[in-house]
Amino acid sequence: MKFKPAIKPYTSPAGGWGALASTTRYLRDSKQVLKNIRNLLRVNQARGFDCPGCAWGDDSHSTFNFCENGAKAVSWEATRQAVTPAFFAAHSVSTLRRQSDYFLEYQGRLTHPMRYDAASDHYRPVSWQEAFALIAQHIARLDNPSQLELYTSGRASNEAAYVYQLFGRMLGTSNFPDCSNMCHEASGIGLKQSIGVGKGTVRLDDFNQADAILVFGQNPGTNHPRMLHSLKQAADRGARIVSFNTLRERGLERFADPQSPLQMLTPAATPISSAYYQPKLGGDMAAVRGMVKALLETHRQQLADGLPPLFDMAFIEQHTVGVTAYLAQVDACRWETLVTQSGLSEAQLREAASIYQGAKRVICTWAMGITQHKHSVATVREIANLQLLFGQLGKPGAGLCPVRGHSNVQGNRTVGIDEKAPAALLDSLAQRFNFSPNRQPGHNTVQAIEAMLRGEVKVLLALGGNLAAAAPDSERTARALQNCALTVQISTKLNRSHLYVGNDALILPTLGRTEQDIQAGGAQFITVEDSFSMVHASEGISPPLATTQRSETAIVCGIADAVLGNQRLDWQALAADYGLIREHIAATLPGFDNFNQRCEIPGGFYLGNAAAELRFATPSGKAEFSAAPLPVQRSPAEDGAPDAFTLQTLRSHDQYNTTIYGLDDRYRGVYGQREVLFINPEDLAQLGLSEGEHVEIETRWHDGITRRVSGFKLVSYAIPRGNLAAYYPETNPLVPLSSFGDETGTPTSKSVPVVIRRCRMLPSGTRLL
Ligand SMILES: Nc1nc2c(c(=O)[nH]1)N[C@H]1C(S)=C(S)[C@@H](COP(=O)(O)OP(=O)(O)OC[C@H]3O[C@@H](n4cnc5c(=O)[nH]c(N)nc54)[C@H](O)[C@@H]3O)O[C@H]1N2
Ligand SMILES: Nc1nc2c(c(=O)[nH]1)N[C@H]1C(S)=C(S)[C@@H](COP(=O)(O)OP(=O)(O)OC[C@H]3O[C@@H](n4cnc5c(=O)[nH]c(N)nc54)[C@H](O)[C@@H]3O)O[C@H]1N2
Ligand SMILES: [Mo]
Repeated sequence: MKFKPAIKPYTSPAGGWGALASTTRYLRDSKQVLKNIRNLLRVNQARGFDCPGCAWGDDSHSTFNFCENGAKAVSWEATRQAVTPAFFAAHSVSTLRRQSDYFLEYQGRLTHPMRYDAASDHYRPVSWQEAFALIAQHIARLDNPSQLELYTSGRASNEAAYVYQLFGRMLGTSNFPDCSNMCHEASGIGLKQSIGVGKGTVRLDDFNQADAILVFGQNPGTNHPRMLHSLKQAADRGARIVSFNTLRERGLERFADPQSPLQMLTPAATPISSAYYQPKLGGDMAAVRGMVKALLETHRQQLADGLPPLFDMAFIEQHTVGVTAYLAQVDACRWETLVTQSGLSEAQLREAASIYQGAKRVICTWAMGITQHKHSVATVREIANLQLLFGQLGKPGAGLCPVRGHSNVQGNRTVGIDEKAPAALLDSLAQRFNFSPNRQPGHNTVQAIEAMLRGEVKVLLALGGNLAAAAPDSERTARALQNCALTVQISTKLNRSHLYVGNDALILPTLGRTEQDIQAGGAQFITVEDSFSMVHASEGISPPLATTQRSETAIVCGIADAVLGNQRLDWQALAADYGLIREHIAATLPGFDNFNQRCEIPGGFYLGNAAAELRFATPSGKAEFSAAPLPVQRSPAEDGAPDAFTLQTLRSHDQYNTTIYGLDDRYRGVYGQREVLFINPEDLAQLGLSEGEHVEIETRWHDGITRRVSGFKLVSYAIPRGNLAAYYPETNPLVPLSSFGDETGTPTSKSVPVVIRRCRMLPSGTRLL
């Protein structure tokens, strides 16, 4: 593709012809147009594959269940371009390191197992058997099993993830860092504390019944486009949609459904949000508390006037604990503080409160704008507090809805990818497989990288993902990977993690969701779980690009067989028939009874959610209000940096995490470039800078390490003063490894303290296209 840099404000609704034109372009570019159209017709259908895009649920009444960005994900995977042994012979690892992330993935699908040869600095082909033997040799040399890390990215199937964690636990490690540690960890931890289950309580159909939907820190137009259909339908029938987002996001403003002929032929775009608030980065906890303060005032006034209470007193009494301490905290927060911290006026907070008050059934959704801060657990719990005051649990059209990222990240956790696994899971594994799992908590992603930096980790296995580019503090993360004796990446496409190699390194090429998976036991399907706890089957339909590729499940079983042998478990039999793995899952995990039979149900089956049925697995047995104080936020001036900004790192419209599909961010008006920095026009003027100038961005952190990126073009944008935004992964060098969320260990990717300075445009040395 060719890219011409431009900044052109986008004036159309989200979706619409722009989405259709873009879908067509990506299909054409995959050079597999017919195959991919056939692919798209099978996305998220009863017989077909689960979209490898996001974790939004499937609407069983729709003929099409894909979106523009799902189409990109599918056609990106199903490309005919291949990264063969000849490619690796032609490019050394150090030359590839100088290429952009876009260039690397654009080369196509990995086809052969490859082993790094340090002497020549090239990857060379190896047989699968040699690759498995090499892993076994390295693992046999470990002094203890905690020198092993097993990273997982959330695309892995339930079957692959289950055998992967079982293999690791049988070896004696509990080091299961995963992408979720960098993502929705705060949702899991916060919800577990508040309502006893770390998952959302709503189901897709609840969106059809809500009177109000509050969307916090989330950009569905780009990251969960199918959610726009639910929001649009809700808006069409008069539900109020209230957005809290530091940026003006087009998808939250107006949407034309590209799958509705009427909307495509008339200019009838649906306005989405009836109210749009732009809190400061990290200001949502104060914003929600401000709403509660206003609601509490009304509640007291109603009681004083002899009117019925505003809060759901019966629900609070019967199902919750801690309301008094919480309301005392609310009383203790002054409006002045709430306004300063949230960045919203008292009038705005009161307005939001009155919309909330006017709705009987309310859903709150959220994503990374809430979970990637220091006080994310407290913020998630504050949202839960609000919902508990009004009894917004256990009834249709209401509840709590963290919108997950990777298509099976929720399922991975369910089937045991968990560095702090619940005792119940370990007990049932111990019983069924007759071994004693390690009960010490293992490493999360940040702890794993720190352990690698200290030289404590010898072997890193990665089931998908791109740790080198996705993790914070890029330079240190790269060094961490290079510190290992062996790094193994099970991947579909070439990425940066293949280029920061340990002494030994392997690339193991795997099949994707869209591809047929034929094993000794015949054609196999896998299962996944969406954000609404629906588990369903997914079966690829295209023939694989190369016979040398293997499925993730087969690769994991191959490794386990080479390392552990088949005395305790016949791994090869599991690889031959995934139904056997599902039998183990059914026997060891709650909610999976008759798993194999229930995979036949079109649309899948619901795992259930106790909190949605008002059963709370908390220490008190009730939903628990959290009385956390607001975060202590020092002003930049107090920290001796009056010129400091807070930077959020986020996704453009043309990327899937570290996979860069193209260089446009259509809805934000950015074309042909990614190294841009969104800034408030008044901040620009105050700094004496103008739009289009280039700056360097430097982190202010207390560890004496210089973290800087340069050559970022300033773009004037509707963003609160003092806040900045730029794309990840380019800005990951700025995120300190030691800056993470309380209790979560999640890098604070949405609140990086930085300063900016004018710089000359640098030749794009390391980011050639
Ligand atoms: N096409 C596509 N789909 C994806 C992904 C992708 O990269 N591409 N990634 C997948 C994954 S793994 C995930 S986790 C999800 C991510 O989905 P999102 O959470 O939507 O992803 P981000 O781009 O990080 O966007 C964060 C949004 O929150 C806002 N925000 C940031 N900080 C704050 C804050 O402090 N307060 C408020 N109120 N708003 C804030 C930002 O302005 C932005 O709109 O998407 C999934 N789906
Ligand atoms: N600064 C900053 N950093 C962030 C974030 C942020 O908002 N800001 N977001 C964080 C979040 S929410 C997440 S989830 C992480 C994402 O972290 P990861 O999940 O580690 O990263 P991805 O970019 O999704 O991984 C892409 C790679 O996965 C491989 N792949 C794709 N499909 C498959 C498959 O089917 N099987 C296998 N085995 N491999 C496959 C391909 O080789 C591809 O190169 O990044 C986090 N990092
Ligand atoms: Mo994520």
